[in-house]
Amino acid sequence: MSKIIAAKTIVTCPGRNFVTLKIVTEDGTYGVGDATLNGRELAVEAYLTEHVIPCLIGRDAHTIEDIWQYLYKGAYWRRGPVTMSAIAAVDMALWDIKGKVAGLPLYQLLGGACRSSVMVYGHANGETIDETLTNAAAYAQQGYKAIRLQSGVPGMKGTYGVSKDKFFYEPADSDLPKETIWSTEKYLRAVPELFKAARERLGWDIHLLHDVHHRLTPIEAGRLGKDLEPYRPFWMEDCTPAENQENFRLVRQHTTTPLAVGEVFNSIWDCKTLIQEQLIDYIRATVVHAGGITHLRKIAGFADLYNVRTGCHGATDLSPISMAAALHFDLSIPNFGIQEYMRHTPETDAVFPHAYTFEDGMLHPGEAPGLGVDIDETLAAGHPYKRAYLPVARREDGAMHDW
Ligand code: EZ4
Ligand code: CO
Repeated sequence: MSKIIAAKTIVTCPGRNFVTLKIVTEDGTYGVGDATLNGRELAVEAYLTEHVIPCLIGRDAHTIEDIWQYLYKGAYWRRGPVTMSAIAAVDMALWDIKGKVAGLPLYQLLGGACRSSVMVYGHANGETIDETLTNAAAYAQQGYKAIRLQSGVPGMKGTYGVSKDKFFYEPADSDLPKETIWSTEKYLRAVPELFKAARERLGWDIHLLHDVHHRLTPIEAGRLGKDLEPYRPFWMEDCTPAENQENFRLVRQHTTTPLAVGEVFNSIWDCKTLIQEQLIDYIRATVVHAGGITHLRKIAGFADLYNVRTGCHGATDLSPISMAAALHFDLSIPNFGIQEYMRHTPETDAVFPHAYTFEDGMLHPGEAPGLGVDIDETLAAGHPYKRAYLPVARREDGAMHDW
């Protein structure tokens, strides 16, 4: 028994907003969990403070599964990004505590390492194909084995995935949502040209990825997948919205380009059909938005039955705590595929000192007990919350499009 005696949330903005849950037990051990939901940070903060923390006090921090079931089944109102991010934060913090008490890094509690380290992909982008590929070549130079390519589309002002700062990509960059213009026709012409040029310049010994960001209909996605086949992309990500999982049947009928989806998923129910019917190759659900390590392990176990591998979301809006949790998870599961890795800024890294390290295109979570990440509360207090939103997208006729 290790009784929970206190818990609190910490909201900080070292360049971008993060919400952290800290749980303390009677013997003075504490654990941290990420509760960041980009653009909706304070909703999760209030959910935790008002509705979850009071229910945690007095419980045994070691009963991770029971507390997960209690928060999920007990709330009556199941699933959704706010609830599942809050549950995830509790789950991460409890695994962190268990690891610290055991004196073992989390991956050891999850069954031990299945691999020596975790292959990650970095983000190269640019206004033009040339600029994108110059940035991609720089990633290859740094040892990256896999690179996501996003390039500006001729005739379209501003494209998602193309950032001002080429080193630290941050899409949530305005006080109220910026409006961007989208043209499917222009986009569908541009991407195959990007990949053709990429293979000519970067060769074939590097994995190339692309994120469609839910912008296409299933039949358009099928066409893009087919057009990209000659360039052997590692995956085509979020090619069409997946609220309707059957959408992917149509995509699958038309292309052998591997498909990845799920960064916005909250639970196994969001990907049950996708996995069971083998409509995807990579599931991108994350620790922070899909109910924590406890639930993500269930998704990965289910996916393994159907030859679906993992490719966890790892953008800058997932804090270093989430990144560490993902790395312990990635190291310990048999069907790991790849891990997204967008570097955090030095300000963020300073607030969240961590044990994970990057070397030669691979990340390793380190050997510190638990997650191996801390939060410097004094530094965090120096960066107050600042509202920030992702942009929105409109078609050329003004109608709203998927972001
Ligand atoms: O737009 O994390 O693959 N990564 C992405 C990200 C998402 C943001 C949303 O919060 O698509 O850049
Ligand atoms: Co994405």
